Formats: sequence, C-alpha cells, structure tokens
Amino acid sequence: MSQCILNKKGHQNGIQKLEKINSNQTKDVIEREKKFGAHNYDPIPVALTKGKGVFVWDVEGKKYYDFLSAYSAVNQGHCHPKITEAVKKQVDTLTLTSRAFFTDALGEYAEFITKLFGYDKILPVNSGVEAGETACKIARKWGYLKKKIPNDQAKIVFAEGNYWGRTMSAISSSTDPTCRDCYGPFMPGFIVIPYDDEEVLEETLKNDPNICAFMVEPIQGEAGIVVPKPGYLKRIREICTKYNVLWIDDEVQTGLGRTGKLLGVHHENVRPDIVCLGKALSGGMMAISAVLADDETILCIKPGEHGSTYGGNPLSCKVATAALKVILEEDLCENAKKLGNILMEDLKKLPKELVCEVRGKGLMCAIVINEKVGFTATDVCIKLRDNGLLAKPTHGDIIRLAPPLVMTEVQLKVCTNILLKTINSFRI
Ligand code: IF1
Repeated sequence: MSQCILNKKGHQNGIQKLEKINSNQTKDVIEREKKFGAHNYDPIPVALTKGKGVFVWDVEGKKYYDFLSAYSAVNQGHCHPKITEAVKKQVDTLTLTSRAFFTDALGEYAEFITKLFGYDKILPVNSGVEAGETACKIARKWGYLKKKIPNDQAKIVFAEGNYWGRTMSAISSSTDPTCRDCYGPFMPGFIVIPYDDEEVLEETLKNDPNICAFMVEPIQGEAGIVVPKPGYLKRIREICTKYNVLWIDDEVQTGLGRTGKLLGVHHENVRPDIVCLGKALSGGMMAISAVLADDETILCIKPGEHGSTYGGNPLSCKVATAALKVILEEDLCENAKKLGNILMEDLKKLPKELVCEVRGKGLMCAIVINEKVGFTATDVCIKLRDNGLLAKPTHGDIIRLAPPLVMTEVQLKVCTNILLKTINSFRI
C-alpha cells in the first residue's frame, strides 16, 4: 500500500487515528497545535473557533472583540455575508483553471479593480509578500528596458523598519534581526535608508543612476505604526519623478480603508507608480493580493516571465470583487476615519505614567506602554483577553489596535471602556 511508508520514528505514515483531545478545552487545542505545528509564531493563549463581524469566539464559548482583524485582513469583519455569498456561488462553479486559459472572471475583476484605483492593469497574485516580490520584479525589468540600467545593476531602495513579508527578498531589505539572523546570504541590489527622511532619499537617488525603485509603506506597520510627518508622501512623489525612479507603494496593511481612506497615499492625494494590495482584498477568505501599475511599467513583464498557479483564479476574482464592494458600499473608509478619531480621543485619557504615546490614523493605532512601568504590552494583552478584547503586542512595549472597520460607535465605546479600565488597573 502506498500509505505504508515508515516515518523517521519507525511508525507507519498515512491516515492515522487523531489524538484524543477535548476540542472545547483551550489547553488541549493549544497543546495539539504546538505539538504538530512548527513554532514560527507565539500566539496569545486563546483558541478561536468562530467569528462574526467584530467578534470572535473561543472553543469554550467566550466571546471577544477582535482588535487585530487578522492583521487588517478582515477590515470587512469576520465572515461578511456578501463575501461568503461570493465564495459559495463561485465554489460550485469554477475555482481554478490556471492562467493557461482565459476565464470570464479575471477580466471582469481586472476591469473593476483597475478602474477603482485608476491604474492601467493588475497583476494578480496570492500573498502580500508575493505582491512585493512582483512589484520589485516589475521595477527591475522596467529599469533595464526603459531606464537603460546596465545588466544586473538595478537597485531598489527601502526604508528602515520596513516589513513586507518573509521571503528571501523581503528579509534582505529588513532591518529587524529577528527577520534576518541566520537566514543569509541576502539579495544584492538593495539599499536601506531612514524612514520619513526625504533629504536622504533625494541624496540617495541623486547619486545613483542605477536605482529603479523606492518601495515604502505610507504608514509603517510592523515598525510599530509609524506615521510619517505631513508632506512626506508628496515629497516621495516629487523626488521619484525627478530622478526617474518608480515609487512602489506597499498598501498591503494600510490599504482598503484601514487608515480612513481607500489607500494610505490618498491622505496626501498622490499617485505612486506601483501599488501592492493584499490582506483585506479578500476580507479574510483566502490569500489574495495584487499589483497595480500602468502599461509603461507592468507590460515590461512579458508572457511566461512571471506568474503563479493560483494567481487570478476565478474564486479569488469573485471574492476580491465582493470584498472591495463591501468596503465601498458600507463606506468603511469614512467609518474608520470617524471611529479612529473617537478612539484616539478616548485613548488620550490614559495617564502618561502608564502610556507614553498613542498614535495612528483611522483604525490603525498603537498604544506605547511606558517602559518605566513594571509590566509589558503582553501583560496588558493577556488582561485584555480576560476582559473580552483581543489585541497583539509588538516590540515588547507596543499594543496594536486594529478592529474590523464595520464596528459601530456603540461597540467602540464598549471597547474603549475595556481598554481604559484594563490599562488603568495596572496602576499601583
Ligand atoms: C504575520 C506586522 C501586521 C505587511 C505589509 C506586506 C506584508 C505585510 C505592509 C506581507 C504583512 C503582517 C503579516 C503578519 C504580521 C503582519 C503585520 F506585524 F508585521 F506588521 F499586519 F501588522 N506588506 N504583515 O504588513 O503580507 O505575505 O503576510 O500576506 O502573520 O506575520 P503577507
């Protein structure tokens, strides 16, 4: 039998009886995941089984407000009925053909999304990092074909503190040791400059004619919700235009309403050359990402030179269209802006001795715990969990706050009360 292969412990592989666990016991669920899953994450100890709108439920039936939104992938709320409907309809019709053939779904989606964002074309891929890789490849190809950069000399500039995923290229541009250590050697042709520093950007581009692109987030996510000073995005546009360098805008996290606009760059009314979208492009259904650009750049990639099996599959086209329509029809940008302002005002009531800063835009916020106090952001998140609100700490002292954009003002008030009460309870 083909199943009868011995594994390294000498046991028979194949379908075996699963371990007996009590699947409505948090402890058992966590133990099993840890036993059989790689340890590449360190989750908050809560085991979820269901989600609806702004809520998730754990296996013991306890309900929580979700203040992470799957790192901004469920801006539309968990299991949004219009998006699940699109899944249900398409899943019985046609899900995958590969790009060896045309489908009626891709062209329709491509027309919709390119008209919505105002770009000539879309290159559909799957994860956020794949969109970043694709954007970098478009930029390099453009650099050689159009900017006439000598062969293999093209460089891409990134900003310190950037995060765009975990592939070899993404970690090669990273300045975070936990992303890089022991994963070298790294991709050549990458330059890293400080974030929110247009003078260094200009110096860098001025002095190197082989730079093809500057890739940057309008607000840095992983760096701890770092909002650049007003005018930075405008200056990026001017400088990149001046030195004939493509601006790659990573909107994987900031995009699709999160910051109170459809794109983070819309806060300064500027138009990047290449836009990367992901996360909320599927509203949490599946991995869907996209690169948007104009013909001048995106058509530098010729047939057969780039792609992926699942990129642009009919199911993802229908899901992405439905997910985008929810953002527009429910005016989630406006809601994020309005609730973001309320959240920020309420959080400012927190005492300075506990919280040294609150920052963000729209519903992409962060609380910075004063390092002089005797507790960490993780301690706070555990207590928030006990009080019915799930958030994730980062960098030891930062709590990221990113609820689904479908939250109501009444629900937000309940949440800010939980946040204020919980953090204040750490007062000695
Ligand atoms: C995880 C943070 C959020 C991103 C930007 C591309 C990607 C991401 C701006 C890659 C991914 C994630 C993934 C998530 C942690 C996370 C994150 F902590 F790093 F900053 F959202 F807050 N560009 N961001 O933020 O997208 O390939 O993952 O689809 O699980 O590690 P991906």
